[in-house]
Amino acid sequence: MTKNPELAKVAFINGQPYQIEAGETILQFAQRYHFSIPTLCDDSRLEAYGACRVCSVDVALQADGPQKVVASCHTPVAEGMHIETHSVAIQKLRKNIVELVVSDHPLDCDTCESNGHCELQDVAAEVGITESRYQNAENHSHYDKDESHPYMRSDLAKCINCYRCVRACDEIQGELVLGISGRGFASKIIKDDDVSFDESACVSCGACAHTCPTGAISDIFQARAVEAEKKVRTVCSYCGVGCNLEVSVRGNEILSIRAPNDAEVNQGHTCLKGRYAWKFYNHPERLKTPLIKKNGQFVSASWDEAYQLIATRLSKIKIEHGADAIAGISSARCTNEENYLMQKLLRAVIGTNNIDCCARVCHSPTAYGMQQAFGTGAATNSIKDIKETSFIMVIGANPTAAHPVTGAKIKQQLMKGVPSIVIDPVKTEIARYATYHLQLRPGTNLAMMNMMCYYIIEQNLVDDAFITERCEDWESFKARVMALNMDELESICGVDKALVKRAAVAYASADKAMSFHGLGVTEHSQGSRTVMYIANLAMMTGNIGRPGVGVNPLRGQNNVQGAADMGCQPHQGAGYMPIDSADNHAKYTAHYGVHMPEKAGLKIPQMFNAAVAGDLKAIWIMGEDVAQTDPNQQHVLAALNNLDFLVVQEIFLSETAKLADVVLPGTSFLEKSGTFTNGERRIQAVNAAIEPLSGCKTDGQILADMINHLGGQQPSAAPEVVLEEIAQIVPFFAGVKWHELGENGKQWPVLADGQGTDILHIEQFKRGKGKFHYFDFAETQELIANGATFPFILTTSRVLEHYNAATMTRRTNNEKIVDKDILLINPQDARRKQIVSDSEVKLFSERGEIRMVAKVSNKVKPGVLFTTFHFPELMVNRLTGDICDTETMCPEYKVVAVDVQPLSC
Ligand SMILES: Nc1nc2c(c(=O)[nH]1)N[C@H]1C(S)=C(S)[C@@H](COP(=O)(O)OP(=O)(O)OC[C@H]3O[C@@H](n4cnc5c(=O)[nH]c(N)nc54)[C@H](O)[C@@H]3O)O[C@H]1N2
Ligand SMILES: Nc1nc2c(c(=O)[nH]1)N[C@H]1C(S)=C(S)[C@@H](COP(=O)(O)OP(=O)(O)OC[C@H]3O[C@@H](n4cnc5c(=O)[nH]c(N)nc54)[C@H](O)[C@@H]3O)O[C@H]1N2
Ligand code: SF4
Ligand code: SF4
Ligand SMILES: [Mo]
Repeated sequence: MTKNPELAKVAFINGQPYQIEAGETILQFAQRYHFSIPTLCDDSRLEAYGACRVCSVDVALQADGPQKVVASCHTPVAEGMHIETHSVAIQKLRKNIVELVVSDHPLDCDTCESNGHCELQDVAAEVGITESRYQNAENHSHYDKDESHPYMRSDLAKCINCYRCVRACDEIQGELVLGISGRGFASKIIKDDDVSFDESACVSCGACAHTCPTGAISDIFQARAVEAEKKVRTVCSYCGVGCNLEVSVRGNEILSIRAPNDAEVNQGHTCLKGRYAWKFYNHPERLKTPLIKKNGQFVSASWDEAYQLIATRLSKIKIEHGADAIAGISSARCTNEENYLMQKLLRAVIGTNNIDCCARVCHSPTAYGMQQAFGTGAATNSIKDIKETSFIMVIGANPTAAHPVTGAKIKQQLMKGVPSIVIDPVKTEIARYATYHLQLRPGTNLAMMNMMCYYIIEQNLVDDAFITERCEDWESFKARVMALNMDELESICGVDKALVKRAAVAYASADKAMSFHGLGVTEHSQGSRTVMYIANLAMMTGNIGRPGVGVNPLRGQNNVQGAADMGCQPHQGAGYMPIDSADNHAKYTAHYGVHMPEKAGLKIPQMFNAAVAGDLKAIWIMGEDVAQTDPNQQHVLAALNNLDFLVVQEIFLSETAKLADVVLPGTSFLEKSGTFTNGERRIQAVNAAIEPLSGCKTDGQILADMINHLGGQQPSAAPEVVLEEIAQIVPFFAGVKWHELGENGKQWPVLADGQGTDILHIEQFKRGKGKFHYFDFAETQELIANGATFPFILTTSRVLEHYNAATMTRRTNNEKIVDKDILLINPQDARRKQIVSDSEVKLFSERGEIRMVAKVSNKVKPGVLFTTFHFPELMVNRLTGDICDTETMCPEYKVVAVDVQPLSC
């Protein structure tokens, strides 16, 4: 072979040279150049397995050298290799293998018909088999079918032992539910100890059904995909992971949902919510017409009537009490364009900065804390970095339940031995795999963070060069940390200080350490301060501005990042532009043609206080069920009931909508187009799979209509039009264009040339220097005031199967999997209180009491109780209180002083 440097890195496929890439297999190499090599056991997302041998090719190390048959899926391509993909011998070999597989497959298999797709049949056709010569060899038709699961089926007679399902469960989800029992012909896929789906530890992610080539494991909706007239790519509207979905549609009906394998966010994976929990979309209880309350009863109204009434009432309130007597609460479930229009309606048309969104009760401390430390309140890195990092720290987040696709990725790394710290009072699923689980008392994060900083400094593990070059206020911070008493902090947190020291040393010694945090950090009185400490830890160890490091909040709702980016907060306009800056006002006036209000608006808790006091007269709520999800429910109800006028834009008659004067029927994400921004700042296109259900309007259209009704100007709610406007206002959207988003979106900041950004603060921080902040731990007022009377700490959170107010997940078969909120109590406390599993208990706080079912569990330490807030009949938020984060007013859902009693005595 000529040693021409131009040709140095090539291998040959069927005689022609092609450039190779480092680390790829022959199969990947050939597929990259669009050569078709049939496979059965291969799934490009899984480790090569080499079991079926259908992908065999002839390989010679030089042009006329001796040939060898190899499985292309697990043989690395090498420079100068000569590969024959379809020699006569290879074709014969493939045909024989596939013939054997087919002969072991039931003749009456209905997968091709019902699923419309069977990879085995495709491969058989490709290798030229129409009928098997080995027909009626004994097959596995006696295997039982498993129909125990609400969404999945197994019919193992169709199984061809490629083990893709087992490998998907292990390598993608990390659940290890599926296994193989027996050997050779008798081998069979089993769930756990050979139980049915419903008895197994399966988390219903659907990865096994997604990869199964024959429908031996399938999902119940997939059967109808064969009828699809079109497939629409969109983005899941549950959590902030932002999984891409492919929706099969016929007419105005959704048939099934799968995930595209080429999605950068989720690579074909989802959790059970994205893949299966979509039947709410045409549930009979969907709102289909505007409702106006007359004499305490809702009556159906026309859109014109509803718009007219809203315009009249809001104008009257504005004239009589001023624009600041009106407020809006926007929806992190809705698109960027809709959120932008919502704040535009409030600011530019009504004339008030009283606009907020659920970020207030969620990650507002993250946005604030990270802005203080770095200048930007968003994740510094990307989810793909999880694969590159050498250390993972998870603080106050339960990602396998709340961000399941990211959670599975984190879990995979932990299972592979990447060292990790989990800081959580509860033994979460990832805590079980963590190198260090620091099981602190709820509410003591700041004490824990100070201990970690102390030990890192004490052990000389700080990155001096990074600190000197890129940060400020280090010396004063260091001096205050080193003056702390570790014994005191140890007793506050309730975690052995030697363990904390080992964990801190491990974090600081790692080459690349990545941190993830959630509500266990933010929903506390010291939430923002703890966020600043996570930033401190990253800066003092140089873990910023590179791949595989950084501070990465696991943002909650599908578009909570976007709702805040679009200005749905009372002190910063779209693009986080402070509303008290003259420069910003000049820009606004030029754009909107009106002078925008300058006075900072009310945050959600302040809105409720003002409503109770009678100062706030009207609230417009889009897609947030505050009556169920905001803390201290009685106070929220009192506020809503005291308003003169409440407008709720919803898809269901939520607890909040029930209290409204006017209810406007919006649409679900499946019926609208626009963009969502996920937790890694990725702006992705949401494409309507179907038309709005009859009688409904998209939320964007409703807002555009109302802007026009109230004297503003909004020519269109179409995403391309609104995005163009956003790009002019929001600096980090400058280069965002609807038609250029592509399938995988772009991470902001998107520069004018359309280039996105996957890592922030590479050379310098957005604010210039990264800033260290010091704070002392302070006990929450909730425990100071109520701890003696109510001796347990209740922390509230979520489960995988249900989503927040659960208006959507409760209207799907997810309710067959989980049908109530459960209280977890430690065995020691349970004995003392005479509480047994599955019994009803009374749970009560200073604010109120509820009844629920308890379960005795070691997941919580003595003195700590845990539950969720998904079921409105229980109303967990009757118990939570008014204590908030000192900086942002994010409610302290995570520390509630309560007591518990068995109901039987
Ligand atoms: N299945 C499902 N997924 C969801 C949601 C849902 O309702 N259901 N909701 C979405 C939303 S809106 C959000 S914001 C995210 C939230 O997702 P996460 O941020 O993971 O929030 P939680 O699960 O509420 O709480 C996280 C953890 O904080 C721990 N914790 C409590 N107190 C403390 C403390 O003092 N210190 C520390 N270190 N930890 C503490 C809890 O034990 C819990 O394990 O999930 C999103 N995804
Ligand atoms: N005790 C306790 N309470 C909590 C928390 C906790 O950890 N503990 N977590 C808090 C957190 S982090 C959050 S984010 C909040 C979440 O609280 P919410 O935002 O109230 O919860 P969701 O269920 O997401 O509610 C969204 C509402 O929007 C509606 N909706 C969905 N899609 C659309 C749409 O496209 N258009 C319109 N118009 N409506 C739509 C749904 O029907 C639902 O009623 O809950 C908070 N409450
Ligand atoms: S659905 Fe997911 S967890 Fe359940 S068996 Fe399949 S891959 Fe495993
Ligand atoms: S992980 Fe989140 S975004 Fe992905 S499918 Fe589940 S709920 Fe949807
Ligand atoms: Mo949230």
